[in-house]
Amino acid sequence: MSKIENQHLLGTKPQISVTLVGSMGVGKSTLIQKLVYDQFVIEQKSTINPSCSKMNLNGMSIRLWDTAGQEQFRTFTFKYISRSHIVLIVCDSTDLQSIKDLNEWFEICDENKVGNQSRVIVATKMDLKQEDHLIDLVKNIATENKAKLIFCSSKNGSGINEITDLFEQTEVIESTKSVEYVEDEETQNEKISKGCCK
Ligand SMILES: Nc1nc2c(ncn2[C@@H]2O[C@H](COP(=O)(O)OP(=O)(O)OP(=O)(O)O)[C@@H](O)[C@H]2O)c(=O)[nH]1
Ligand SMILES: [Mg+2]
Repeated sequence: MSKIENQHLLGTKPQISVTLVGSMGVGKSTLIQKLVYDQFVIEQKSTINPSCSKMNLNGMSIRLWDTAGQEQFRTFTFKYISRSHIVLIVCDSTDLQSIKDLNEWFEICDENKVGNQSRVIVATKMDLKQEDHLIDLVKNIATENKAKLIFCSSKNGSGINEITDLFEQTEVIESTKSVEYVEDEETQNEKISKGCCK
């Protein structure tokens, strides 16, 4: 039995798994850096392989899965969606296409959903000049999909607290505990090869 399964059974430390999805360049990896290290990284390499970062929040252990926005590298993304308590569907608040793509990401989440899962739209780059019609569009898509919406900036830190509040609130939602997070051998090997989230 893996360490993680053990923790679940013993209930030693509340643990949630969060996957970030969204189109290329919207700021998923940058957001994870901000959440975990409180740093803004300007030169991010585009993500090819999913990777896991861990953060601790008032005794909760949070696993943040970063996925590739580029279509040709999305193979593994689906697996991580299905294993998450929360999916952050990320768009760039200044980029029309990434906002339109949100609908496709909701469909992908529907296809890969297991158990009760929160989907939250996170619109990044709020430190840049904003256009009202794009902000309205994001709000409409959130309403249509009955999803919570968080506006944030990894650069100036706005909205980051809302995201961590969301993680903390997830612990107390009983239904999310029913989401199974059992790792198969393949996933464990992937993680071990990346040296994280053991
Ligand atoms: N001004 C500003 N730039 C940001 C913000 N978040 C990300 N960026 C920039 O946007 C670019 C792309 O960010 P990434 O984090 O690599 O985007 P990604 O979603 O991980 O992209 P893929 O890995 O290709 O899917 C980088 O140059 C970041 O510095 C933000 O909140 N404000
Ligand atoms: Mg990335």
